[in-house]
Amino acid sequence: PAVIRRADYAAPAFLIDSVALEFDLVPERTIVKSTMRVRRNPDAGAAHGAPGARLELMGEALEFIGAAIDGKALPEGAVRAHEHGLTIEHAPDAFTLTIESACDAGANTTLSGLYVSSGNFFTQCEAEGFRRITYFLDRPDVMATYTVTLRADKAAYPVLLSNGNLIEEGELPDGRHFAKWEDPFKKPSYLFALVAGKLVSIDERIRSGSGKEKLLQVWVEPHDLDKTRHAMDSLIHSIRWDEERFGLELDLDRFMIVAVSDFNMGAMENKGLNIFNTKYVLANQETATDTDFGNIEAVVGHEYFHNWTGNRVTCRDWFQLSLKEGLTVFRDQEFSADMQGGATDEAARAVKRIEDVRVLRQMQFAEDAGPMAHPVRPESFVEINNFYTMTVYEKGAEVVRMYQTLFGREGFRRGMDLYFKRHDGQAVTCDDFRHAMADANGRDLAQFERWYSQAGTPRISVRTAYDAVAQRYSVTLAQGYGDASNAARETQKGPLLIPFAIGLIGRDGKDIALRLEGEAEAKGTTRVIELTEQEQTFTFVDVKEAPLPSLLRNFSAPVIVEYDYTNDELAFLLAHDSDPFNRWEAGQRLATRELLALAARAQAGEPLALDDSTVAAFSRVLTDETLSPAFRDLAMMLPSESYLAEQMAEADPAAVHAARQFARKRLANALKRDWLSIYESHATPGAYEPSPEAAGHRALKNLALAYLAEADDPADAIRLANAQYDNANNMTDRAAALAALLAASASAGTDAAERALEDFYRRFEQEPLVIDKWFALQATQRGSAQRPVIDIVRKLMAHPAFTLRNPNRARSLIFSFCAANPSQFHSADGSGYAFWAEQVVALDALNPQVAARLARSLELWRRYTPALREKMREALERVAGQVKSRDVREIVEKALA
Ligand code: B3K
Ligand code: ZN
Repeated sequence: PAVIRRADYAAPAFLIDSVALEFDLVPERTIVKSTMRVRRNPDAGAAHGAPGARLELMGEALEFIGAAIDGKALPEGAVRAHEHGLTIEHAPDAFTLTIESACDAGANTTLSGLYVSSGNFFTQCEAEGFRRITYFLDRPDVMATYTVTLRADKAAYPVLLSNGNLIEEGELPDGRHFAKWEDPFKKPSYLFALVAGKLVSIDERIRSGSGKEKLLQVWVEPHDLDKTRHAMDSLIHSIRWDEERFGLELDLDRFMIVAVSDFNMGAMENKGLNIFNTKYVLANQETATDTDFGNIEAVVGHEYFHNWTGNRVTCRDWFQLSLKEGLTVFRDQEFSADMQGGATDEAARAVKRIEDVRVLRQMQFAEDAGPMAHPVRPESFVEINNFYTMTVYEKGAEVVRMYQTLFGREGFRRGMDLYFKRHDGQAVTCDDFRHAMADANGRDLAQFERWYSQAGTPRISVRTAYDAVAQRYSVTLAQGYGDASNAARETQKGPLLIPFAIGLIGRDGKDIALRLEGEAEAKGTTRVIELTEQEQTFTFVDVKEAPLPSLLRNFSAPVIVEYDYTNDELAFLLAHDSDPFNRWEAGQRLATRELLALAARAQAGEPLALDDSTVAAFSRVLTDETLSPAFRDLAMMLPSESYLAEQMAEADPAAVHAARQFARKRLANALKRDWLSIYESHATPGAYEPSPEAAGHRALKNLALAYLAEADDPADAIRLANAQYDNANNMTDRAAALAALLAASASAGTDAAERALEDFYRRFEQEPLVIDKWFALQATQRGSAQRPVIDIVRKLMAHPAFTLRNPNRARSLIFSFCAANPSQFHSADGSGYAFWAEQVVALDALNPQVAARLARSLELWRRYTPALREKMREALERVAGQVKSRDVREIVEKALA
């Protein structure tokens, strides 16, 4: 397959300044007429500049009808339609190009381009979907203004939406009508959108910071109108937040969000017309969990923030994707933290930080260790849709966060201001962003570029030495990459600039004021030291006693820190560290160490045991009333099975599962009284409240219930869970009760969950997003030798509510099993892999993007025990021999290479 390389970037030979699109919307054959102002690009390289050059437009799955230049129809020979687009010979220097084509939205199962969902029309153009709608220079450095006319049957499609402002609408003969939209801002084609169908909206009018009136709308199918309030509130909060934090105002008179149930990812930031997966819009207390509410706020924020970071300033080419994605994820993370804790409540903000780092370490570190490892700014790809990855998004966000860690919030803001001043209205690169940060802060950030060009997770090993006589404490940091994957190693050239936040803790558990050698006096208790060399020593003076180091506070860089803490030291940090992130981190390190030791014993068939002192350390956090419930919930959550497996020399999911289950049982039994009293004291009787505090209480209470379900005698848990299930006035509690019943029935070998499972289905039959939860809960349940989950999953595949065509539904059952139930998926008989192969092949024929995501669940196959490895390889080879799409081929071929 053709590899596209960053080094081969060339400016386009032609530019398109404006485009007028006319759509006659009919599901089986939509006619699109496009009228473009085209001119030769004065800045294109010489190769393209020759007079009489060809114009190559991209097009895919289109039926070509005709083309004209300056009103004159092009004769045969002057224009040629082919598999990849349209070639026009002898294009003049500047001209009006008119093209007519047709596409079949009704048959489009890829959900890229123009498609039909529940009888309504939607589009998805990023990254390269616009070429499935009309022939175009479908690349982000071609920016045009758009005028869009939509025509359709009025009864079937009463609502007609596109980007920007509505400038005209009216009736047409034969029961048809039209609407004309104009977007005053130049944009790349990937930000184009249209929506047509039977939809309703909630509307709000607000005034933006400078006093202009704005119309905000959330569009949904009529039966979902009662689930739009939270999305609207999240949008209003996002608008306010971007004004306050970054001085960025909404630039259109109107901003719309539309929900669609068939969608490949979370949402899309089309200019003025964001299109969202229903999962990230629809919520009320009966149907959505606290996590759903939080995710909706984050995604609404993310897409809104793209209006500046992505739309006003966009990417020159797709290798620069993290320019907009990393930056926008960072902005949505900060937004969510501010919404939870305000700008200053560090303990509350830390909850969000911990959740984000958990995801990064679990998913991005794994990606960086496998065959798909790539730099934040990739060097090459086969299919760009495969590069909307944890590395581009989440590691990219960490890279942006490091500028803020280095320069402070004000310095970061100065960099952002300069970035917009220089680049508003342009398509630029990651280097342009870095230069703005550097210039605004008077710093040379040449070395920092390596964060964009080197793949793999850096490891920092730490050595410390205390000189009691001189009262000096030295910290030596050495950076490297350990044994990285081949894909990563190729990119690694030299040491990184790493902002490393550190604190020192005294025997009393308090922070020590920090004075580095050479400084006149001590200042502060957390310092960001800058590691720039392969190895460097930093010496603190006036250190009166041997301190305990608190390393990489608030996770100041996306790295792995290696330091040999004793278990007692970790317990001490867990009890005392003033940095809430590191307090949590100490517990995770302690748990990881114990769990890996247990896994090794399980592999060797030795009896399992967990120290009383470890149990005691966790019990102290659990019962520490000075800590917020949300924090305690996170602190008591053991590292996931997939993260633990990733830490083993050879991943053994069965051993990890045995170890983690043993530890959960031990904590359940040993702390049973605590769990019961926590369950009682954090119950939130009375009216449901969606606040972060109330959510924290629910989280801790439901964690208690989950642990109680693991106890040797789960009778208490079953009683409490049944009552909670019946009396719940919100989805968080109801789903948690159902999960606890599933867990209790697995440990007790009963069918305690049957009644609730049936009730849940009947109760929510009309709510697809809730039925997704019903599938997911069953796919991720524990299972046993007598009742393997693969049997349950296969049975559910035949359920009338299951369909492969809806990505949310496919994810809820298939992805949940293949990616979120490791011990069952990696069952020794290979039955999970056979199932995976069948589903990847089936999905490949319908929706390559979704299939490619599923394909990735075997990419780390080389890291597993030999028996599993062999079976995984067979499954991968089977898939490689059958799939057709470029998307899936790239994944399986890289995995097998
Ligand atoms: N920019 C879109 C992602 C498009 C994915 C295309 N395969 C959503 C987002 O990141 O905001
Ligand atoms: Zn994004």
